[in-house]
Amino acid sequence: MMAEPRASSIDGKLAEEFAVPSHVEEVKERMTAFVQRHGAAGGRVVLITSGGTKVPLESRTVRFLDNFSSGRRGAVSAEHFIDSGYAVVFLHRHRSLCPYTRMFSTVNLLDALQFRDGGGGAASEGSAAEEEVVVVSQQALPNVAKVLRRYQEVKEAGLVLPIEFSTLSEYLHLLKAAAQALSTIGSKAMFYLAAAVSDFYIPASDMPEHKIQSSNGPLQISMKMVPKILSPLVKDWAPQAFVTSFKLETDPAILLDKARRALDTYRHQAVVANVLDTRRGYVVVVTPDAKHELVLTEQEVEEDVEIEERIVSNLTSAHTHFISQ
Ligand code: 9Z3
Repeated sequence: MMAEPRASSIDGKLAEEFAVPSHVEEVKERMTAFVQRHGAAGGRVVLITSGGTKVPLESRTVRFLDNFSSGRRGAVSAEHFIDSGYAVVFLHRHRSLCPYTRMFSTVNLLDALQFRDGGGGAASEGSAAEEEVVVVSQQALPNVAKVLRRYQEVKEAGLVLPIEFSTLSEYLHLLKAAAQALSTIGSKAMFYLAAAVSDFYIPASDMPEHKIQSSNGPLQISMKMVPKILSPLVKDWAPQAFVTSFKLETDPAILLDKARRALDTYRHQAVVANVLDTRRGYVVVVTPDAKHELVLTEQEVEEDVEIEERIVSNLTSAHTHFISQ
């Protein structure tokens, strides 16, 4: 078994080696108010992390390391958590997919809009441009009315608090702040850590200030291991919460073993294990005493069934059981 990381030393490292974003206290206050409002009404709150992190190579950053994550898993899951009665703190990478708007992320907006009179849009002489009415083509944006209605209901009820990050440092500090905010509602809090977080970084003290010069020849970089943030989260920051982490591999042969090892090491409640190429249609939810394989059939894929609906249903049931204990 892996040696268990010491939570308090990780906390110290976070303060020393990762620049604290200037807005972290303000965001923490907003998160705390959001959690307490829903907590006071007896509701559950899930913190979803989503998208990839950016790891700078220079302090005045020209270049950085990034990864594949689109944020789709987090965005789709947020919608299903809301449908299951949760309020959502959506900690996501700037410009990654967001709940509801994700359905239209590949549409060219200008191709989906038309002037109501079908004309070319040039304001006729004497008519004010603001009188022109632009309408949406339902063909270009399928289901747009239904999605818009749901989006507005959710917004009006204040069920989602979107918070953005870009860099690894922002992610780590905002996650800590979010964990402390969620800890105020004890076991009614859930963590759903679907973001693809870098395992490697360059500490600020080792980073060149200015753009790395190609005239110096081929580049060799040495990166440090990012501290295992799950450790202080489970032990110190939100010890009563239901915590789900994600395990991603490209080799299916090692996936389940790695998921089990993560559970043994951090002693949290669930790991969602997935393989890069098959992640939209197959995942395994691993808990300390069970393993649930969730699979979409070909027909379900054709019918646009989304596997996140099953993941969320599985985890919300486990959370109910966890709260009752
Ligand atoms: C996941 O495994 C997510 O399911 C994906 C979703 C990132 C694959 P998309 O955003 O993809 O819908 O395109 N997230 C966690 C990935 C990760 O980096 N896990 C680490 C690990 O496996 C740390 S917990 O070691």
